[in-house]
Amino acid sequence: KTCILIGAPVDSGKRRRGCLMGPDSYRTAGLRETLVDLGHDVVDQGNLAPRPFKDDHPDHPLFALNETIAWTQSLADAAETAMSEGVPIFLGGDHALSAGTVSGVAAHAAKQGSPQFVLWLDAHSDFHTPLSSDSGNLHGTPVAYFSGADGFDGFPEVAHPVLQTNICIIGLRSVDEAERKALEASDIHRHDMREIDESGIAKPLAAFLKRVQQANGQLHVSLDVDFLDPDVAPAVGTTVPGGATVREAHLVMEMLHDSGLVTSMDLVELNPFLDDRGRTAKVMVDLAASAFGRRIFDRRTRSY
Ligand code: DIR
Ligand code: MN
Ligand code: MN
Ligand code: MN
Repeated sequence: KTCILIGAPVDSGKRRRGCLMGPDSYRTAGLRETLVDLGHDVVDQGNLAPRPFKDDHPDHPLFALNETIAWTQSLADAAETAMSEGVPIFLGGDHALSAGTVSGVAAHAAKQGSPQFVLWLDAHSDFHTPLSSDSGNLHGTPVAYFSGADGFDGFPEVAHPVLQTNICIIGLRSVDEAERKALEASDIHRHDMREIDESGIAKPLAAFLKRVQQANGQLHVSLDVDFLDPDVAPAVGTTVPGGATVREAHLVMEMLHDSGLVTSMDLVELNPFLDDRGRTAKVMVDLAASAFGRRIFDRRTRSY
């Protein structure tokens, strides 16, 4: 299958600017060449733009609402279209972009008659709604949006919400009180860093992949830079100490590749303005390489 690189320079999901440079940072770090070296056909579609939108009011409680809605519209369309052409890899851009990408790929899945699954690799759960968010930053809301929560007035209607039980979040260590309550009342599978420390990262991932495989689902992977520990991935506005190691993250990516289940991916929250000689961009490209087949030695492809 062809890898389709789609630049999504979304910078409206929070106040700190810089994620708009993410797509070009991944290109500079050699993402396309890396995937080509692994034997893939790669098409770089360049960067998307949001639909035209009205200026946002600087004192609206939700930051850059119109701009984020406009991005959601264009990304949902692009994602649905790209799914029939290959495996889209969305180069973010902040995490608000996943409102569009996930709702778009889920629309494609619904037309194929297969269920959509989402693996969310993030320090945060991004399960706020516009009503519960205290920051007003919409990058904290995409999981609620694409799973069909209320409160997203003005956003495109989510015609094919992702079932809570088909969502798995790994890496949690910064969950706001409103999100914690909502998560605990939900069927979302959630794994915090304590669980990873106690039982390892492979266990919850293998259990999730088994469910995806048994349901014959499509799998979208959304990788937030802050899933990783800030020591190895400093270029993100919302660093949280105690994150995944490079080794844990590569294990996740290699298991994803071995599963053969991944149908789309987001690389989000990279802020190149905060990077240190491109090292975070390079780590993210290396992780994408593992997700698309880079290996030290092959393992037998695993069946879950
Ligand atoms: C944060 C968003 N919890 C908020 N979190 C981030 O604004 O409510 N997501 N950075 O990955
Ligand atoms: Mn996030
Ligand atoms: Mn995060
Ligand atoms: Mn918050």
